[in-house]
Amino acid sequence: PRRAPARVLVPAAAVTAVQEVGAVDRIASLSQVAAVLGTQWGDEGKGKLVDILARNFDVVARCQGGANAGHTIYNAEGKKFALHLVPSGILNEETLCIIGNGAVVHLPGLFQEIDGLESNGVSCEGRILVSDRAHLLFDFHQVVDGLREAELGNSLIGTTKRGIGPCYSSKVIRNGIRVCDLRHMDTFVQKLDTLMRDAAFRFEGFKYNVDMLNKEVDRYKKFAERLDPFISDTVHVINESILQKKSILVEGGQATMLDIDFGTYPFVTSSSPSAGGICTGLGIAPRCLGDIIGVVKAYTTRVGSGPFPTEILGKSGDVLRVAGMEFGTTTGRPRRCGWLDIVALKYCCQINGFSSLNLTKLDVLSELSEIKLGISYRQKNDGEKVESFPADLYLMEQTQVDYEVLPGWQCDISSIRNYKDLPPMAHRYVERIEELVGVPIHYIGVGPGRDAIIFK
Ligand code: 2SA
Ligand code: GDP
Ligand code: MG
Repeated sequence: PRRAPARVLVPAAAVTAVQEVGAVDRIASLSQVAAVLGTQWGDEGKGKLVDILARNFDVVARCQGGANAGHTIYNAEGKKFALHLVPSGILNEETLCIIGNGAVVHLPGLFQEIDGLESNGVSCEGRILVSDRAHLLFDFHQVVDGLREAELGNSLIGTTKRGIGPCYSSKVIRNGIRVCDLRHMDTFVQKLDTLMRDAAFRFEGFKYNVDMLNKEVDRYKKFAERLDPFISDTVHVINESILQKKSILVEGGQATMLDIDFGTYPFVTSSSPSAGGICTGLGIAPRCLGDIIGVVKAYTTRVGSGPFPTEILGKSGDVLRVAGMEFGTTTGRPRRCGWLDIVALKYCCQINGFSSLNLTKLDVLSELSEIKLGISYRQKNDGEKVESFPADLYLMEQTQVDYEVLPGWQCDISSIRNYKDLPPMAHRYVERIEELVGVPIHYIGVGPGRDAIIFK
C-alpha cells in the first residue's frame, strides 16, 4: 500500500496527554487508505478511534449499514456525541465525511442528526457527501422491520428496528430507490408506490393507501431539495482523492460477527461490516487498501439475539454491564456481556487481515480479581475440539468453551497513558491476547474520553 506522507498532527487532546512519540509514530505511519472495523458483535468503540485518527485523514467514509449504528464520541471539551449515520470524523473541522454507496440512508434521521450536530456547534455544511448510489430507507421500511420481528416471535433477531433488513432487501430484490432517484420525482412516485404496495401485500399489519403515498412524496420533495448539495458521485470523489494522495479513513459500523456472510446468521445485520464491505461499499479497489485496524473490546458484548458462546449469564453479567455502561447507543437496550472470545476473534482476524488491533475498555476490567479468556471450543458430547468458528447454529449449541484464567490487576488504570506504566497483570492480559491471535495491539483504550488511549 502507498504510504501517506509522514504527518505530525495528532489530536489536540492526545498531544497533551499521550507520550508524543508513540502517538505521532502510530498515526503518521498509517497507510493512505486505512480502515477501522469491529471485530466482535459491535460497540467495541470504533467511533472513538475514528474520531482520534480523523485529524490525520482528509476523508472519513462509512461503507455500510445505516442509522442502526451508534458511535459515541467525545470532543476535546468532553462533550458527548452519539452518531448514527454521520461518520465519526465530523468533529474534526478539516475532515470531509462521506456516506458511501453501501450505506442505507433514512433522510429524516440524517437531517435530524445534522440539525443536532449544528445546534451543538458542529458545522456540517459542505462537509458531508452522500453517495448518489446509496439506497434510501423509508419510514415504511422501519414499520416492516417491526412487523417482521413480531412475526418471528421468540425467534426474533432483536434488530434495532431502524428498517435496515427491509431496506437492504429492497436493494437486493432490485426495486430499491436510490439517492439519485430523488432527481426524478415523476418516476420516484411510481417506484415508491410499487415498494409500499409490495410491503402491504406481504404484511397485513401494514396499511397502505394513496394518501400515504402522496404525503410521503410531498415530504421527499422537500428532502430532495435539502439533500441536493450533499449528493455526490462519491466513487469518483474517493478515487480522485486517492490519486491526489489524499488520505481516506473508512469507518465500519457493526462488526464481522454481525456480517451477513460471516456472522452468526440469521442473527446478523444485513450488510457487510467486514473488509470486503469497504470495496463494495465505497468503490475502492482492493489493492488501494492498506492498514485495517480491528477494534476489540477487552471483553465481549452483544445486543439482540443469537449465539454468544462466552456470555456470562444471570446476575454475574451485570458486573461488566454496569462497569462498562453497556447499553445500546441507538436503542438504549442492555447489552449482553461475556468474556473475550479468542476463537471468534481469530476467525475475524482471518477474514479481515488486520494490520493491528485496538483493545478497548481495558479499564472496565480493573476491579476483577480474575479475568477469563475463551481460548477454544469443544463438542459437549465427546469433548472433541471444534477447529474453527462453526457456521451451523445447531453445532454451536453443542459447543462448550475452554477458558484460560488470568489474574486481574485490581487497580485503576484510567489515567495511565504509557504502556510501560500499566500494571504487570494488565501487560500479561494484553500480551496474551496478542500471542493467541497473532496480531499486534497498537492502541489500548482506558476510558471513553478522546485522550484515554495508550499508543503501544
Ligand atoms: P439490524 O437493526 O437489522 O442491523 O439488527 C440486526 C442485528 O445487528 C445488531 N446491531 C447492532 N449491534 C450492536 N450495536 C449496534 N448499534 C447500536 C449501538 C445498537 C443499539 O451502537 O449500541 O443501540 O441497540 C447494532 N446495530 C445492529 C442488532 O442488535 C441485531 O442483533
Ligand atoms: P462503536 O459502535 O463501536 O463506536 O461503540 P459504541 O460507541 O456503541 O460503544 C462503545 C462505548 O464505550 C461508548 O459509550 C464509548 O464512549 C465507550 N468507550 C470507548 N472506548 C472506551 C474505553 O476504552 N473505556 C471505556 N470505559 N469506555 C470506552
Ligand atoms: Mg455502537
